[in-house]
Amino acid sequence: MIRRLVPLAAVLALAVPLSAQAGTNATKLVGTVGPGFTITLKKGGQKIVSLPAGRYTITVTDKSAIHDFRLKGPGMNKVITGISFVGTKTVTVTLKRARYTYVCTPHASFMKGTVTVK
Ligand SMILES: [Cu+2]
Repeated sequence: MIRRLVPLAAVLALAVPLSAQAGTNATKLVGTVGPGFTITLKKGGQKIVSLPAGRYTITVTDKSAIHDFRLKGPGMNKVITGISFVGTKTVTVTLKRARYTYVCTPHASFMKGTVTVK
């Protein structure tokens, strides 16, 4: 009996730090807007269509002073880079199961994309 309990205790000791780390790690996403009339949101270089629910770090590079990068969803309406801002900003967000839209506010009719969070 004792010989079986020792390995179990070792597994539990390993499991605690691993789960704590998973809770703080956010998946990296990359957004761009401009310099033309384009807006993108990618993960590993691929356009995002859907994502699992969870925590994400979104780094947005805004290459134009006429566009912004806004993320909208349930309980969220976040301007990550403002219209006049040019440069890079990073935010960490929690995405729930829902549809999210990333959009340039002044050109919302055509500069937009949708992500389904499952
Ligand atoms: Cu725009």
